[in-house]
Amino acid sequence: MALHFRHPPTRVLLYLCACVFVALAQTTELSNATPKTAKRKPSSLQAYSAAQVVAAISLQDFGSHVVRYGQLSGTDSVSAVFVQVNKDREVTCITAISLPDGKVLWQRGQPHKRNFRTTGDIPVQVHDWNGDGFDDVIYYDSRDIVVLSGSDGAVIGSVPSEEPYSLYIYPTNQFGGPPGLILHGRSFNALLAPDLSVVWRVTNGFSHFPMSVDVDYDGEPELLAGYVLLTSRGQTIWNKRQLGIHNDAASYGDVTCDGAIEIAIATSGKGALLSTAGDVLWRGDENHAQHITIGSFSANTCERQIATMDRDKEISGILRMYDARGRILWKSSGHGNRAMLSRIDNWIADTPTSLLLVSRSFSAPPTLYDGSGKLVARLPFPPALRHENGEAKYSFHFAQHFDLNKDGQEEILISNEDALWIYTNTNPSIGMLGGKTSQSLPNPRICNSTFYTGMQ
Ligand SMILES: [Ca+2]
Ligand SMILES: [Ca+2]
Ligand SMILES: [Ca+2]
Ligand SMILES: [Ca+2]
Repeated sequence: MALHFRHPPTRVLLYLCACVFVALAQTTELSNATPKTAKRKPSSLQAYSAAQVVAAISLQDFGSHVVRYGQLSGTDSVSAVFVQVNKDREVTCITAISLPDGKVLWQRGQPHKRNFRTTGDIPVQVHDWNGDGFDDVIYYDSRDIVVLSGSDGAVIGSVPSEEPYSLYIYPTNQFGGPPGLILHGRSFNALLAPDLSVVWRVTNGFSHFPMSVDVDYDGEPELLAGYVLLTSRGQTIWNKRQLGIHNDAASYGDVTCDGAIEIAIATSGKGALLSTAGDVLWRGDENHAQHITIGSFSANTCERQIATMDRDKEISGILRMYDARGRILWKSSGHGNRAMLSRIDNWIADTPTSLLLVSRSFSAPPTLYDGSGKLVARLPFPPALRHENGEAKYSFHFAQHFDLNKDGQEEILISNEDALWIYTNTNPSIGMLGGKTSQSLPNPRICNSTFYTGMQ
């Protein structure tokens, strides 16, 4: 049975009304102070986007920069899990709420508003670890890797562990079905079996988040951990540490439309496109490539394009789009030095091309662009009440997207420490050929959430 949006319960109704009012009010306000991109002619896709707030959920005292999504109560419902941490990155509180009504399902630890902030990944993911049909919460609690039952938050497994920087659900076939768990540390990677025993451990340099990709097409995904490509048994295939400071984000796909996969890496320097053999095909123009994503951003070619987010110190947050050969198709003005990038495929259903979602800009709300850089939508997200020099400022916020109600279109979920906003596109399907795969849960992007979006 499909999940349908319901009227929110009374306790959040006033908050919802206030937020929608603020959102609508800010839409008007923003139109007076919009950056240059908003003055462009409407793109054809803009006509098919009508962002509407479905819910605005108060996070009370349990809000956090760290949020994960999953089906904690079974396959017909979606929940959000907020993870608070202290200044030492120790998890202090985990709160699960149902969506879109915001009801608290369970909570472990003591919530406190001061523990909303983090500046890096936190080792926590949501996945059905014990295979009972309910997603579970897997995290590091400063001593152990712990698995909590998603349905009630009870501990269903734990094992002492060294500290990982992030966790990665690794879809290896070596356990006969269930995935493994990668402990992605600052200087090591380790594979844990479904019983949480260590299968292998290797040392390597720091990177933000690993990525699995089947480079030899045998059905078993290899693991890109930093600049090291590993077999699923932990053996090194190649090491490309000469690419730069570290692997900030990675993405893969058949960019050149020849049936062979390429790998794109943001390197804290110039972006790079590699063959699966590790050959560098081209480098980009970035000063500090932070995010990178391969997508089908043009309907005119079967080749794919590559978008990057550059943390240049002077004009930070520049978006660039490259063709398969590494030629720049366009670049944007700066979105700010904390801006994040994600590819979204199904905001407009049945469109053959992907869109870019730019979020965490301090000077503009989360914004969608098409593959030519034209504005598609600005989400009605209210600025925080923080002003400098009279300008509207946006709080730290984080964007995620998937098909929440299984209708073929993705919803966009934006959270800051105070609230979670859910947006949907109320326009009907564009009806073009070549619609893409639905992004409802479960999906590998959502069960491997990270700040450092690329494959995300
Ligand atoms: Ca489970
Ligand atoms: Ca393989
Ligand atoms: Ca290719
Ligand atoms: Ca939907």
